[in-house]
Amino acid sequence: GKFTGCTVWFTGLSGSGKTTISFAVENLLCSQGLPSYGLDGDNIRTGLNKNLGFSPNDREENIRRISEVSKLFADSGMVCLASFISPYAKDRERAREIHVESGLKFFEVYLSTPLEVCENRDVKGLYKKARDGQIKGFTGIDSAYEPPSNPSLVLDTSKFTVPECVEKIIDLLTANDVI
Ligand code: GGZ
Ligand code: DAT
Repeated sequence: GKFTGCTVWFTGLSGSGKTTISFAVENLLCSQGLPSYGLDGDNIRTGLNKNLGFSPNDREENIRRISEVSKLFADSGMVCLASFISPYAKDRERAREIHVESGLKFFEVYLSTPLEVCENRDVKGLYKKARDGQIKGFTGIDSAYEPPSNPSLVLDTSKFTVPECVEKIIDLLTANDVI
C-alpha cells in the first residue's frame, strides 16, 4: 500500500512519555515492515549534539540540528520519531517549516501529561535534584515550557495506557495517508 516518509515530533516535559511511546510506535511500525527510526537524547545528545547543554541558546541549537536531521530521515522515506522536550514554540515551528518547505508531512504530538504526574514518576530522579537546587534550569521547575497552540494530537499519558497512546499515533498516521 501507500507509504511515505514523515516526521512525528513529540514535545512535552521530562517524564511525559515521549521516549516510551515513540519506542513502542517504532517497534510496531518496524514489525510491519514500515521503516521507522526514533531520535532522542540517547542517540543525539551523546553524539551529534554532545557539545550542547541546557541553556536557552543550546536548546535552540539542539532543536535546530534535530529538525534538519529529522527532515533528512523523512525525506529518505522513513517515519522519523523525534522525542525531545523542545520547549520553545518558535523552534518547533521552524522544524515544521523546514519539513513543509521540502514537501514532507510533519505532525506535532503534544504530551500534555501534568507536571505533577511527571514529577511523581521522576524516572531518572532529576526532578528531585531540580527541587533540591542540584540542577538549575530544569524544564517545568525553573525553565520555561511553551505548550503548542495547534498540535496534531494532544495526549495526556496519565489518562491512557501505552498501547492506547500507540493506537492514537497509528490512527493519526493512517488518517493522514502516511501508512
Ligand atoms: C530539562 C534536562 C535538563 C534540564 C538534563 N532541563 O528525563 P530525561 O532527562 O531523559 O529528559 C530530559 C532530557 C532533555 O533533553 P532534550 O534534548 O529533550 O531537551 S531540549 O529539547 O530542551 O533541548 C532530562 C535531561 O535531558 N535533562 N538537564 N536542565 N531536561
Ligand atoms: P520522556 O521521554 O518524555 O522523558 P519517558 O518515556 O522516559 O518520558 O518516561 C515516561 C514514564 O511514564 C515511563 O516510566 C513509563 C511511564 N508511563 C506510564 N503510562 C504511560 C503512557 N501511557 N505513555 C508513556 N509512558 C507512560
